[in-house]
Amino acid sequence: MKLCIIKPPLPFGWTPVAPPILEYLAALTRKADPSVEIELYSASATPDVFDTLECDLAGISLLTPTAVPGYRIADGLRARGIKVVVGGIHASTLPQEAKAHADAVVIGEAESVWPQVLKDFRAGRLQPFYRGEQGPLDDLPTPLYGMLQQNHRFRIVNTARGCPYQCTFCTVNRYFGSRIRMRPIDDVVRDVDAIPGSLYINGDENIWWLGKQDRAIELFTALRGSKKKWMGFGSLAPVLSPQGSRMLDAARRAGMFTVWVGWESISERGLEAYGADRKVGVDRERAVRTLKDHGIDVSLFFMLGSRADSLDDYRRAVDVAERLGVSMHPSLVVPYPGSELRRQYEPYLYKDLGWEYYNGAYALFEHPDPAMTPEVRERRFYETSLELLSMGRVLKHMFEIPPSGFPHAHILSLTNQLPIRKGMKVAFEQWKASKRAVREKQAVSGPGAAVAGSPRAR
Ligand code: B12
Ligand code: SF4
Repeated sequence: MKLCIIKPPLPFGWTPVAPPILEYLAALTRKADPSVEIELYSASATPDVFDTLECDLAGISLLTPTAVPGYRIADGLRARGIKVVVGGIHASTLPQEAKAHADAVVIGEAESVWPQVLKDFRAGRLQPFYRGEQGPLDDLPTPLYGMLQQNHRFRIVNTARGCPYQCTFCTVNRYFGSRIRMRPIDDVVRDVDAIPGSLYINGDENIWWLGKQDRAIELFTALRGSKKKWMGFGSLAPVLSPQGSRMLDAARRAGMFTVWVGWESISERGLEAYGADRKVGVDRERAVRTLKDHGIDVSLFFMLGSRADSLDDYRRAVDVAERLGVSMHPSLVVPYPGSELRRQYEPYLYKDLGWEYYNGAYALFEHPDPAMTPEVRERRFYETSLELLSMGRVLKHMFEIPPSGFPHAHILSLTNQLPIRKGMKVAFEQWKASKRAVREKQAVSGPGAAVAGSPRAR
């Protein structure tokens, strides 16, 4: 039996990060049934193989921004008689929608049900839905790192699942549960040792939960032996806790050189509206400076254009980057299905926009400020992104990175930001062209005329 595991193309194309689900689901498969032949496909790198791909069963992982291309791949494979199972956060949130494109849907985490799916497939009795449990994480296999042949530079290691917070824009709490489940530290060290090369990413939603700093220190101390360097996502509140300084020293000595922080909103008002003040609710700027003082570079990720945001927030983002000497990466707000934010924004959603627009570059709902039309929000998003990524700023940032991160933090800051800048410029030009096309069409056919390839004439 041959299984193909597929990650549909990501919204902005190929990334240097190997999609973690591919090599991990491969490991779960090997554990359940070593006789299965496995092939992995990261569709951003191999867009053209799906018309000719041969396998008995395909497993496709779906995030919301990848759902539409994922369904397209699934429909094509099924038309050629290949059975398809889908899973992941989008398929789990909207299982009925996903079922229309698949023979079976795995809702939730795969571990408890994947062996049964494989058995049922072999016996010719796949069930329409399988419901995975949020079980303990003390027996997870090491992903088959290196099995994905495409040239991805980074592998991800996961050390925990679940989140106690409930930021309105996020579904991690609902999907993985509100209790944090930790993996045994020895298992994490084993996985890190198995990663090829000397760099990796900690893919946890948060590497140092508030109240769990002692566990973080224990983990980081154990990871020192690997001699590898890494980056990961971390929240700000634990940084200023009494154990914060000891924890950051342990992280840096364990090889951490950059932390990605969910800054989420430029204004405190926006942060409260997202309910994200619980996780970020400290003196944010002091926390960032503390991270840098401990030799860890900081990248801030934040959202623009929420119904609580103003146009002024776009400009203020640039001030924050300037003041703190960090790189900053905006997206427009996305009300993901299953999130509290989607429930709140339901009356305002632009219902004609499919999931392919849920990639952080489109205005997806009405804004109370009439000046913040979709076009203004989208244009200002591109302009702000490009200003934050201007060559001068990217180069200046080189001198603001803590010297202890040299050379990895410096090289990666350049090699990450320059391609994003290039991609953003191309996307902005395409966006401008689509707006021009709408205007030209409207000039000929009147307002409201739709243009192929353009989302809507708003
Ligand atoms: C690491 C990470 C990344 C990495 C790597 C992503 C990649 N290459 O795949 C990076 C930083 C590149 C990234 C980028 C993005 N990410 Co991201 N990311 C994560 C993060 C923190 C962890 C993912 C991870 O390591 N998973 C480990 C694997 C093993 O777990 P898993 O995929 O969930 O799989 C389990 C189950 O879901 C299930 N399963 C999943 N697929 C399948 C398939 C089958 C067949 C089966 C049976 C089971 C199954 O089984 C697995 C084991 O239980 C998650 C948050 C989270 N906690 O999940 C966000 C998350 C997945 N990201 C998200 C988003 C939106 C993005 C971006 C689109 C953001 C943006 N606007 O740019 C980008 C896309 C990048 C691009 N180039 O287009 C959202 C998705 C929301 C949604 N509803 O779809 C999440 C949930 C974050 C959030 N808080 O909302 N991301
Ligand atoms: S965004 Fe908020 S709710 Fe989502 S994982 Fe991070 S802290 Fe938890």
